[in-house]
Formats: sequence, C-alpha cells, structure tokens
Amino acid sequence: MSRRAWAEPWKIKMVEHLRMTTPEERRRAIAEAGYNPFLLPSRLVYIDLLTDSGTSAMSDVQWAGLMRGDEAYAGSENYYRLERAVREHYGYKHLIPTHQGRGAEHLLSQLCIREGQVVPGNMYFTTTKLHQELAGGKFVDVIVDEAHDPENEHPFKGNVDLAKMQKLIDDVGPERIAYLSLETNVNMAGGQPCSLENIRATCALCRAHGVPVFLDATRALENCYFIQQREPGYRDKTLSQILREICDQTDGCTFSAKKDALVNIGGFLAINDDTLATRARNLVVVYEGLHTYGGMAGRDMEALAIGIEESVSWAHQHARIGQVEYLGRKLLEAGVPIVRPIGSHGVFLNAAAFLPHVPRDQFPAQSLAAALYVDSGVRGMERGAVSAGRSKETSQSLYPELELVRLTIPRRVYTQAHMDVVIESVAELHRHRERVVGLQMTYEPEFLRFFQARFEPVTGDRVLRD
Ligand code: PLI
Repeated sequence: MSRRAWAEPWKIKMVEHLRMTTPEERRRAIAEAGYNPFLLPSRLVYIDLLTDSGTSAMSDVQWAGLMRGDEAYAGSENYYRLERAVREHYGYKHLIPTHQGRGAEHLLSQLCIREGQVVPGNMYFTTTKLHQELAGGKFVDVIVDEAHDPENEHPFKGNVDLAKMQKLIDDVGPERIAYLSLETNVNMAGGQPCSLENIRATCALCRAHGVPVFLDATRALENCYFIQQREPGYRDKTLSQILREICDQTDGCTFSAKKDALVNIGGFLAINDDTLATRARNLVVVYEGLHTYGGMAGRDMEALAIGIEESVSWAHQHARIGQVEYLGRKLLEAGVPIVRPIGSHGVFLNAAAFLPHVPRDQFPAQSLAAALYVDSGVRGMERGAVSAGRSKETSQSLYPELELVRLTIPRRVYTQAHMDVVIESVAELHRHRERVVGLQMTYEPEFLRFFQARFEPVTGDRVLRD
C-alpha cells in the first residue's frame, strides 16, 4: 500500500453545468419515460451513470486533434494515424474503421458466421449476441461458473471455462463453431477480467481445433490493468505490453472506441488475415462508409488515435479504476449488495438481493434503477432480465442469474464528491428498500428491448413509495 493519497493525473479546464431537479419533477419524468432511464432526457439527470460509452471527457490534446481533421472522403491523413496507433498498441495488421462497436460486430458476424453455426463466448453482450443471431448463429456461454455468482471473489471471473469449450468442440465439432468471441473485461459479468494464462490456454485450445478467436477488445486496457495488478509475473510490464500479449493470441478484434479509447464515437474491426480483410473492406462500404473512414469523420479518427495513446497510460487506468473502487468500497461498507470483486467500469448493484420482495418477473433491477433516479436524479442501467431479452428458439423471456443495476462511471467526468452523492442515495434506498415497487412491461420492442421498453408499477402509480 502506498503511504500517500493519490489523485487523478489531470486537472479540470472546462466545466459543464448540471441541472438540479425536484423529487416531483423526477417522479413525473420517470413516469413519462415509462420507467426506463434510457427514455429520460439527459437535462433531467443529475449524475449520469447510465453508461461509460461515449461519455468520456476528452483531453485538451484530443480537442486540439479535432482541428487536424482531414475531411477527405478517401485516404484521410487521420486514417493512417489511426492505423499506426492500432498496429502499435493492438498489433493487428488490417484496420477497418466503423461508426461504433456494433458496426464492427455486424461486419464480423456477416463475414464469419454461417447459418446454423454456434458462436461460443465468455458471457453474452447484448449487441454482439444479436448480430451473431441475425447472421444465423447461436450464442453458447462458455464463461466460468464463478461469473454467474455475484458474491464469488474469483479475481478473473471473465475467464473461459476450458472444459465447457472442449465439450462444445466435442459435441458439435469444430467446423460448426464459427469462432470464439472472447470479451476482455466482461461487461455483463460486472466488468470482470480474464487472466493472460486463461487467454493463452483458451487460444491454444481453439488453435488446436482450427477455431478462430476474435476478441471484443472494447475494455481490453481495463483488463490489462487488472492483469498487471493481480496476475503473477506482470507487475513490471506496461499496459501496452500486456495488451499486445493478449491481442497476439487472437485473429482479430471488434472494438467500440467509446469506452477505453476516450472518444465520444467510433469503433473498428481489426484483423490479421489478408483475405478476410479484403472481404471486410468490401462489406464496410455497404453499411458504414469507405474503408478509410467507416462512418467516422477525419477528426473523430484523430481524436481516437490520440485517445488510444492516452488509454495505455497506467496512471490513467489507476485513477479510472480507483474511482470505481472508491464507489464500490463505500457501498460495501454501507452493507449494499454489489457484484464482487469490484469491476473496472462501474459498480453493479445486485438488485435481486437488494430487493428480495420484488419477484424476477417484476424486474427488480429495472425497478431499482427507476427508484434511484426518483431518489436523487442518479441514472443507472438495468443489466438483468430486461437486457437478456428472449430466447431465439422458444421466444420465452430469459432470466439470467445476474439481475443487476449498473452504475457506470464515465472516464474523467465526475469527482469523488459526485461519488459521495451516489453512495448516500444508494445506501438510503437500501435502508428503506421496501419502498421500491416492482414493474410490469407495457411495451416491448423487437430488438434490444432494454433500450426502448416501457413499464408501469405493478401497484399504485409510484415506483418509490413515500
Ligand atoms: O455501443 P457500441 O456499438 O459502440 O459497442 C457495442 C459494445 C460491444 N461490446 C461491449 C463489451 C460493449 O460494452 C459494447 C457497448 N456497450 C455499451 C453501450 C454499454 O453501455 O456498456
């Protein structure tokens, strides 16, 4: 333990004013939003912990980079700068830019999945799984069992269960497996990392059977920080070195630049295989844009290239993950049930344990997120049964073991005092948890229902009783 306190390796140059709201305004707003925080106007949100996606504060260097945008339709200078940054830090040979992560997922799924194939992964992610299904694939979960247990303190809950992966290969045959979709710092498990030992063993197993491995590198650097902190042998390595060790095991990656890379929009597909890259460059022009911008402006690519350089900084990740740990530790001290170990990009409230009086089919996590907004204007996100959606085969609603509210921390945006406000509100709600009322769904969209579904309280007209 260091003897001295530490702080963020930056200072604030510009501020954005927040609007305070009254409880009455918030009650009205959440009712109008169908008790879905995604449908709230952000001007009515005080502390916005909906997501860490696209919500980072860019640095002065990134803002200056926007002025160097070369807005050429073809062959923008910023594309080549981005290509160099991706090659240096992620190591892949070919870069195909996309407008954001799901654009890359779409391309990869269309290129590599054939009807009837299975796509194993270390827990599902909403958009990733949907694109796999739309391409005719079937997602199969091969994450370790510990990931499904919010109390389990395993340091690498993102790991692939090698026995599950081997069994899948034996059961369906390697030719029916499109690829392994390997997510670093598994979002839906609570921001839980994979160990390099496990990544190496998993990739070796796949290689031995000719199964390609594509990384979801969206939060790979946060994963690298955990490896550096927790895995023997990595203390003296840089995050960039660890990142290369991970990427070098794999055939390519999809990437949402809106997280690790500290920009508000962007993404890419990066691959090593020349033939696949040619096919990807052909497909990207159909859905995203020319292969040297893929939906991003030149200035976006410049900010992203700089963001990648900034994201490999240990001091940055130490402060970013340190802030999440601060929030998590204080909530644990207040007796609030959260996913442990504390993850990298947010603190995940265990809504099933938080609200034992709300049955699963009344969406405890959705109810808790709505009640938290009413209490303090803090916006979190449901990550439970609503997010899981329905089974592709049976159309029945899925009830994953994890029923969570994610309090996601944007990078370089909020202060420790903001975290204290969140802690007070969550702790107070927990002390008076019987006030929270369950919800029923009144509108369900066909795809990714959590974004736009609407709800109403099962009794009375309030999600948070007085
Ligand atoms: O939101 P996109 O399309 O840039 O990226 C999709 C995406 C892919 N993989 C992972 C692990 C994600 O977390 C992810 C997006 N996550 C969001 C929007 C989030 O709030 O976590």
